[in-house]
Amino acid sequence: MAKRAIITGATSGICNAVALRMAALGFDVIITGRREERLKLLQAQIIEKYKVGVLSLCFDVRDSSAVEKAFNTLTDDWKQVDVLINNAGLAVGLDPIQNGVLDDWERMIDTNVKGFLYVSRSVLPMMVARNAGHVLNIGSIAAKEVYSNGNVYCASKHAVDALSKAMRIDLLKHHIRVTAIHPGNTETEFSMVRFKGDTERAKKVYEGYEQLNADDIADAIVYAITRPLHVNINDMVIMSTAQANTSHLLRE
Ligand code: NDP
Ligand code: 8X3
Repeated sequence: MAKRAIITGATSGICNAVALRMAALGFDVIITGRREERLKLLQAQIIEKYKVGVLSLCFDVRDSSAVEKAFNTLTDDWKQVDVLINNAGLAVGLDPIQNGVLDDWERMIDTNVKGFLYVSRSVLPMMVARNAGHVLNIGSIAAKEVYSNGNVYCASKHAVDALSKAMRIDLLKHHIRVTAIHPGNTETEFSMVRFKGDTERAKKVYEGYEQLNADDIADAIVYAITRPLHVNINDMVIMSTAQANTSHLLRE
């Protein structure tokens, strides 16, 4: 029987690349996101190219009932899930904390922390029931460091880091591996979302150096997933060679 993976936030960026790579490895995949048209396109692309099973689930991770319903209605076959990639997330705004926009804060906390928890709460029991599985949580270098004006985004990703460590403890007796992946600047739709559609500002984030792309992170994720069962990659921090940390970037 093929292995199965649930990949949240597959409509663009890092996990769009991950979904394609997982399908290439022969995984049946469940892809999720809010943009239904993109999910359908990706589903068709994967089926045509890799001939694996694909289920697309369109929901907002911030809606706890929608998350619960999406996973509760899976058939027993799909519930035999081997891999969960908790990736759906975003940054909104880049303001000093004293000027923070409450709606931006809520979107980040509701998506990156609460949405992450809702998905985990629905999917982890499926792994526990089988005493097997691998969870990969997409944190960030913002989970390891705090930078100017990054306040709430950094806090939300620090929560992902803490929850990854907590999962590793709670799931230990169920033989479930937990890996946290922490990318540095990676060119995706991330900056367009953070800067609310300001293309010029978003472009500048990636100018003057060779930035990471989604496939670089997908490659690291596939590496973690394909280790032998007795090996768990706990934590990976991945940056472009031009980036030393969140505040030192060599632009030439
Ligand atoms: P993208 O904006 O390209 O992708 C984000 C994905 O998350 C999309 O598929 C989006 O789908 C989904 N998503 C966002 N909000 C929701 C929601 N409320 N409900 C369901 N799905 C949602 O960015 P990346 O690929 O770069 O981001 C992926 C992850 O990587 C995020 O957690 C991000 O914080 C993290 N990260 C990114 C870095 C970067 O530099 N790019 C660096 C470090 C970490 P849709 O809009 O269709 O709902
Ligand atoms: C995305 C990378 O440095 O913008 O998580 O926080 S950063």
